[in-house]
Amino acid sequence: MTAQLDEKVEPIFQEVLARNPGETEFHQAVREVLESLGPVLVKNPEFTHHKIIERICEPERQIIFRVPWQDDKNQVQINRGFRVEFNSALGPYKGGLRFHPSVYLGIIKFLGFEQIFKNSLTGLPIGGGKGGSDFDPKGKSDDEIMRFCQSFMTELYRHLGEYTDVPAGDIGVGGREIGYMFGQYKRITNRYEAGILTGKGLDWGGSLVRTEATGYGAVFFVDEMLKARKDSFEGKVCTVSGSGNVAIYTTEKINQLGGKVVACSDSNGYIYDEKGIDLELVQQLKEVERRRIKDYTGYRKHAKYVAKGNIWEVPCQVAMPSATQNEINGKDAALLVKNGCIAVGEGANMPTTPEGVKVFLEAGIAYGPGKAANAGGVATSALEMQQNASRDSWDFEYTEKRLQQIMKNIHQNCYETALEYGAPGNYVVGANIAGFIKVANAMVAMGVI
Ligand code: NDP
Ligand code: 2IT
Repeated sequence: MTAQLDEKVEPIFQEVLARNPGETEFHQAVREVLESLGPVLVKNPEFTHHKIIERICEPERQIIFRVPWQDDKNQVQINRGFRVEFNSALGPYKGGLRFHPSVYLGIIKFLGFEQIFKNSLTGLPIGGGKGGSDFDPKGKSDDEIMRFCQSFMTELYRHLGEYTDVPAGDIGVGGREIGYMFGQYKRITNRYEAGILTGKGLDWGGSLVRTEATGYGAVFFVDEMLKARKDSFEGKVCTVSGSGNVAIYTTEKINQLGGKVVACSDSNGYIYDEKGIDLELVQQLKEVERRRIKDYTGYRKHAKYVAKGNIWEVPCQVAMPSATQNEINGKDAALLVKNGCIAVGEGANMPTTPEGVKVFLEAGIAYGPGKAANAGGVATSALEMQQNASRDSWDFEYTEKRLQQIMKNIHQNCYETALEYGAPGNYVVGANIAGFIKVANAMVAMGVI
């Protein structure tokens, strides 16, 4: 663990541990936020009086359900579905759905908890929630994916609504899955309610730039951190973990800003291409053919594949973890810093362990935590909701400008809040405090609910 907790906050954290046994990722996410909040309670005694932190740590509603489906051999399969509706002080619950075999309640709660503050930072009217399943999409046929998504939505639909709860994608959930879930929602309810899901296809209510938004937004955020240090992406060697939605569009935007991405990965290993990752090839392999990243070397002979390798051993100036939680530990962080890394932008949610965060902060590098750096995805989801509500659709250029401005604002808000609380350059403190205060003020205003 990293910093001490304030004496007012420590008993609240102990209560969270006792009430949520075994949910280690949730404990980690809560602790990381609570470490920043001591000075906020000193300035705002009403938050203590109204038990805001205690209430924020308890989800408003948690739904756990059976998801039965039949595979291609007509065998019945059973998965578990989740939707944690964490906080609706600022708007309807908003957050993605993750399909991955590692999913259990503790993962969904860590993601839902972080989502509250991330969504608050966007400045848009969205509350926090998250959902998903322990279903493993890898190796499944298209028909199996469809049957699973239909069964999942057959329970979830009753909890959704444009003013209630609006899911989107996350690991293992992209345009294909959103399509099957939207179709089932429409069929069950007999209503074409575009606003109940985001990340939809462009022909049926989706927004331009949503596919690119998380990666683009993360790069915009890092660009702002670099500018604050009178630096830029120009000529920077970068590494981007993962090779999914966030990694691909992170790489695209880094290239556009003059940087060079030399490595990316999946859960089996990483590839190193000193000439710069060929993004079109990665897109063909991952987005179109759904293959493994090791196949890259079959087309680019000079590139190297390191099976079970650790991508953080590749020297870089900018690292953008874009795969999953706790993928950078203390040792990885120390190696990155030693090899000359000056900026880290988290496209993934909580990719750095507390020990790793400590290393980055002590080294004084530009470190953008996920809840700030990857907020561009959900922010553009909120722009999709705006377009749905007004039955309008905006062009790419305009939507990307809106995204860029939102990321600039988030950066400035975090930067200034960190300064105000005596932690200049510490975006962890800035993001936690700025995200929290807005939610807390809304909760005070709405009374004990
Ligand atoms: P995808 O499913 O598109 O891609 C995930 C990538 O990460 C794949 O390359 C996958 O490899 C790798 N990965 C996933 N789990 C693990 C694991 N346990 N160990 C190693 N590698 C892993 O997901 P996204 O790109 O959408 O999501 C990536 C991260 O970004 C997640 O942390 C997500 O929460 C976060 N995020 C996503 C947003 C979005 O809009 N999609 C918004 C904000 C944050 P493999 O194929 O081998 O599993
Ligand atoms: O972690 C995230 O912010 C997401 N997966 C996107 C959520 C959303 O509702 O667009």
